[in-house]
Amino acid sequence: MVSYDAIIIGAGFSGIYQLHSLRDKLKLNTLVIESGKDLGGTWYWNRYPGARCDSESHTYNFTFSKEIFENWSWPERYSKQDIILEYLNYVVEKLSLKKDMLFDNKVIKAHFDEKSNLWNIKTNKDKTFLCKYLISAVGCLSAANIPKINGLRKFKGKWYHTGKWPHTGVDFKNKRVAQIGVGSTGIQLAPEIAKSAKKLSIFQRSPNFSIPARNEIVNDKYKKKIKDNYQEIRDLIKSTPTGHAFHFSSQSTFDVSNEDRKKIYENGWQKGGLGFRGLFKDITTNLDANKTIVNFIKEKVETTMLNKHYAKVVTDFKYPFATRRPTLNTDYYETFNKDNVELIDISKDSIKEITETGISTIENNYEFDIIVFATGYDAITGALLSIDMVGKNNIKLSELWKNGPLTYLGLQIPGFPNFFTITGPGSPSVLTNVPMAIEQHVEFITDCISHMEKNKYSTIETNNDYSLKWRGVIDKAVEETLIPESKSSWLYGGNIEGKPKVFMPYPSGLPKYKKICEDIVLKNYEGFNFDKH
Ligand code: NA7
Repeated sequence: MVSYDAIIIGAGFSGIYQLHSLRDKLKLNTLVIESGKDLGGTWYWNRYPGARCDSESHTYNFTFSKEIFENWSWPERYSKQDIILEYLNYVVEKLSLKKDMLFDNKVIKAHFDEKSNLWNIKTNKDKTFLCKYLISAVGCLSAANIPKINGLRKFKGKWYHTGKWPHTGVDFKNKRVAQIGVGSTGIQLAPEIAKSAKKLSIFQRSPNFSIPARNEIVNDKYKKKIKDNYQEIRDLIKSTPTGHAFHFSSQSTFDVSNEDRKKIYENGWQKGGLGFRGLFKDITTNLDANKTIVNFIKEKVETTMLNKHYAKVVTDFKYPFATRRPTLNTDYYETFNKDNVELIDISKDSIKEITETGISTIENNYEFDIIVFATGYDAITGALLSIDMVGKNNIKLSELWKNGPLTYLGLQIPGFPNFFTITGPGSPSVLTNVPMAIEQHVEFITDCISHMEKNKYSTIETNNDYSLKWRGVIDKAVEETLIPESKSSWLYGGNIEGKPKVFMPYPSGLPKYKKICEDIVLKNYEGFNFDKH
């Protein structure tokens, strides 16, 4: 069995930076194991047409190296999937990381051996490894959710999930296509399918909020400005709660007149992007304030859509704005103005089954050549729980987490010594511009391992008390917002049948979280126990 100091599971943003940190800074013998045939994580798998990042390009990248930042130019305001994948390949090549990555191997088992204090790892290709440190970089939106709808196996056409898109692409020309789901993914995908499909039928269960992205190709002057301002950009995105390059306004919604508020919303709408949610500071804490922005969005959508029935269905919002991750779009609402696009409201007429030739709802039968599931993920915990993970005293992770995930800071799990999670439950990552959370997590883990190596510790472990306290911090913080109005969201595990309904991310922003982590380190890693046995 091959032994390593550290094994990292996953070769996306997290795995790449963690490998560089452990191998090049700490000189540890480190291996990345990745289930895909190549690196990229999310950006390797999500190749559906229209796949694009909602964070602005110059913020959705690593900032740990000035040189890497300055030697790369993003061509558009928001980057397409293939460009992000190209960027990750550029970083990996620059740092010569690929030679320490093992592809096409899914970690299926990770058991902690208390006698040796080592992790035993096994992959689906029957490769086995030992390591002292095990780090999960499996991603928070990576385990595809294919809803359990009766009859899928009978379907004679083709079907796809957006998160496992075929590398050869899909030809929609002259095809009758069903798209199930209107999350960020579905909203990006529909306008692309509609360009060539004979007919696109969009199955919507809950309406989603979507803001214009206002994507554009950026000019050389803009690219230069980004490169010339590395430090300012870095400081900014490390200081805002969401890790994006915009501050939340210090004004409350009702501090301004109705007229001025409308102007502010209009201006934000024209600018486009996620900054729209930061126009007033109380949008996610005051329901009346939230209603003003919901009404503005409704008006905008209603004037864009020609079919007034469709406009009503897509704006029949069931939860307040920004209580789930808001989505960005390019021509999503305009797509419904095309003759080949129809909207099917399955909140009124739900899907009964998939048949040989299509989809049957309670009241109708539809025929399709292709069904696309844009139905999201078993988010935050799904990928980790797909591994047979066993810690001390034979605790199974699935057993420990049966009532919801338990972690300390989203970085360690009680009973799982020397195991760290990047973007795990309890971390703020999914509520932020994710690479900013990843950089913080990787740097914390690297410093912690460095501390262990210097002091010759054999194990680090958190405990139940601190993990339960952290759970309490999250629960209390989320109750102070409007987010609990949307318990059916994946942030609560609400999209997966049988999943415990627990709010999973830390909701109070990245700088506050970072400060908590720093204070804990100053208090000699309060809540973690180091051992030398
Ligand atoms: P999301 O945001 O989870 O959206 C999934 C969509 O699929 C959403 O509209 C769901 O409706 C719908 N859905 C899920 N299951 C079903 C079933 N069984 N029947 C009908 N409709 C269903 O996933 P995305 O991939 O769009 O985005 C995930 C994140 O990735 C996103 O935040 C981006 O930042 C990147 P629902 O709202 O649950 O009624």
